[in-house]
Amino acid sequence: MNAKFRGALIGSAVGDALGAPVEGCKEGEVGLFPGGIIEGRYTDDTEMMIGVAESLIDKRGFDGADMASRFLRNYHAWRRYGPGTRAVLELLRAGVSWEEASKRIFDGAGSYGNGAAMRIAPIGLFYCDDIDTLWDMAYRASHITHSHVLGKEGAAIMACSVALALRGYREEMLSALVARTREEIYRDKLRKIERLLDADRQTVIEELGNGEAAFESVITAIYSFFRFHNFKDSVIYAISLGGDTDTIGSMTGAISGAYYGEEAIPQEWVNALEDGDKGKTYIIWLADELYRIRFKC
Ligand code: R7I
Ligand code: MG
Ligand code: MG
Repeated sequence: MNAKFRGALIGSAVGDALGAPVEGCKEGEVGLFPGGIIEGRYTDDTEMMIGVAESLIDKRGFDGADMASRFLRNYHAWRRYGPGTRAVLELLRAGVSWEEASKRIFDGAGSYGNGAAMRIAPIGLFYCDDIDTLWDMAYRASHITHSHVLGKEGAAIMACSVALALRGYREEMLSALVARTREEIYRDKLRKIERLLDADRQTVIEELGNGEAAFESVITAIYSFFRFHNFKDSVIYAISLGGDTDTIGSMTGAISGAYYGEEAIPQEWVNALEDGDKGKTYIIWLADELYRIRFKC
């Protein structure tokens, strides 16, 4: 189980770093691939995931004000944050409360970007044994930056996928997710996964998406996990679809890492991942702490 906690967080960081150099490329342009990690640098996806984990560990559960302050402390603009999240972080820095800030962007609609889902894996680990609480906490952790229901629902589906993968569920995962989600766009796409398992890339992109909206990327990551039976092929496939490659790669890596465990992640990818301040050594420590707190050892 400890190896699966590590697998989820390191898998997520590795997927992010692998996808980052080709973020925004079209499907046919990701031809650089499979070239392995070019720089090994992670982006906003992992920087924010680290903030979620740190806060859960320090507060022994969800604390919105603390998690928001972690996002601010860890923020580096050069890790390429989404414009909505950047605007919310500026509001938070100016003193607006974490309950309020995310409601002020996109003309009051709030963001449905995948920025909440991309960082949510630690919530999936921490609340893995109680799906009702997990769903609720995923919504709250999302709200700090993403107040649109589709942004929150995508993050809850993602957290639930990580928890189910951790517990060894694969065949049962899709029906469990369909039974949980109340948003039709997610239910529709989840129901398409099984019949798309042999589809070509263009069809997958048209049916499931490869964009920055949560509903254009979360189900694509779950699909990438299902299409193969090992970590490496799933993550390479996720990135080969183009579009929001770091984020879809990262979410696929989180689910796959939770399912297969740390040993299943190619060693050369882990070797290339950055390891300075809050690099892979620190991410492994976060995974171990989450595990220790959860299983009281
Ligand atoms: O969700 P977010 O943090 O972005 C994450 C992405 C990932 O790919 C990261 O790797 C990083 O590159 O950025 O940032 P947001 O700006 O909140 O959402 C992402 C995009 O979704 C926005 O820039 C919009 O294009 C779109 N979007 C919306 N468009 C219209 N109305 C999100 N919410 C809305 C909306 O309500
Ligand atoms: Mg990113
Ligand atoms: Mg991205």
